[in-house]
Amino acid sequence: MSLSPQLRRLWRDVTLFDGLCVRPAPMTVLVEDGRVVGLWSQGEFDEHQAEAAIECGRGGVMTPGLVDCHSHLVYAGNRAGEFEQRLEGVSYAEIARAGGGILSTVRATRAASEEQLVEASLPRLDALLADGVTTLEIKSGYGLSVADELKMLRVARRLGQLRPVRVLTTLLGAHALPPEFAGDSDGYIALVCNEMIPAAAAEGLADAVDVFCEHIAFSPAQCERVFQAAQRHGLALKAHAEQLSNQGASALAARYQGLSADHIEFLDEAGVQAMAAAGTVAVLLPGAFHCLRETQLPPIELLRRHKVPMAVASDANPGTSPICFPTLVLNLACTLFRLTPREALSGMTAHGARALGRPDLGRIEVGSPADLCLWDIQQPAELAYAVQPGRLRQRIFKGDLTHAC
Ligand code: DI6
Ligand code: FE
Repeated sequence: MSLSPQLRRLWRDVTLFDGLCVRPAPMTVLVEDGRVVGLWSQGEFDEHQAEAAIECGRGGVMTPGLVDCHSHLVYAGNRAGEFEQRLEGVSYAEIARAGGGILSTVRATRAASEEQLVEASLPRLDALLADGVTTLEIKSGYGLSVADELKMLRVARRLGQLRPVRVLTTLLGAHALPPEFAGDSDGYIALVCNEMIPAAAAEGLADAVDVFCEHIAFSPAQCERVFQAAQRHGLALKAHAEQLSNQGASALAARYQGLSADHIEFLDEAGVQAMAAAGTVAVLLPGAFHCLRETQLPPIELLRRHKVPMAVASDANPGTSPICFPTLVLNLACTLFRLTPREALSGMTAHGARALGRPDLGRIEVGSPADLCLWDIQQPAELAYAVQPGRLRQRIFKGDLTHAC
């Protein structure tokens, strides 16, 4: 087969983190037609294999492009005022019950046009890209009507067309009860199940469906109805689970073969076992834990013991995690949750990809899609150790160089 020479790219002497492990010796990496086609350690490489390849770099640390598997990136307005209230001692749940919190972002998001939402979201997306993200999940959940949820999902899809990034979308209609359904949460869940999910599925706007199972949001029985509707429409499932209390939502998600249970600070051993048996990924969101000044730690030791894969994500959102800095989130995962730097990095590469049902991403193996980052550091652990923008030397998306310094 003759190959177009400009599509062959070569990196030499990189320290390689492949998504799960750090390779012991410096590696040579060859990319062709958007895929990794060769990985050699020193001595294994034969120069004729570099024929017609563009030399793109030498040295540094190469990782898979970062996979941020949980974000609420699309929204209008901000919640700085609520941040100040919380610092004065008002709790997140109290603010929510008083009609603020998520519902204040719903008001701003409903009032915004698609163009305005794109414009508001692009700087946040660009910040993620500049720190190495190549795959991003974006949830709806600030529309809470059929039209406004679909509007958010269209904006999310549009962001993926405007920038070199893979965007996966998640319908989070069951995020909060909109004011027009006050006192009728079952009525709202019926709207989510009978209209929102079918419309999003029919228009191909959602890759998955999420719920917020919590005392300030929806009950396990209501979330189960949403899962059943999602399954009828062939959509993958995930849950905001056990963030503020133990509702058994992780086990529920596992029972429905959910891709992930996210937050999980209040998860118990039975929930961990259910996740392990179903292959449901634990998504850790240390940014929200940090911003809410939470004290209940997710059960990291139990997750390790039961071999539940742990993903790490930004949860970028205007309320509980206004953080668009993925390597800071790696640092928080280590400092707050005591993950090792390798676990944190796997959490934002290989395991983040699994939480999206895309185990082909977040790895560097022969045959992997060439979504890669080359960092100006000596060893992968530095990504979690130092909080320092500007270390991304190159970002490679589907084999193309998209950021080069
Ligand atoms: N948990 C979260 O951390 C986000 N949603 C959720 O259910 C926060 C959303 C927000 O406060 O705007
Ligand atoms: Fe979230």
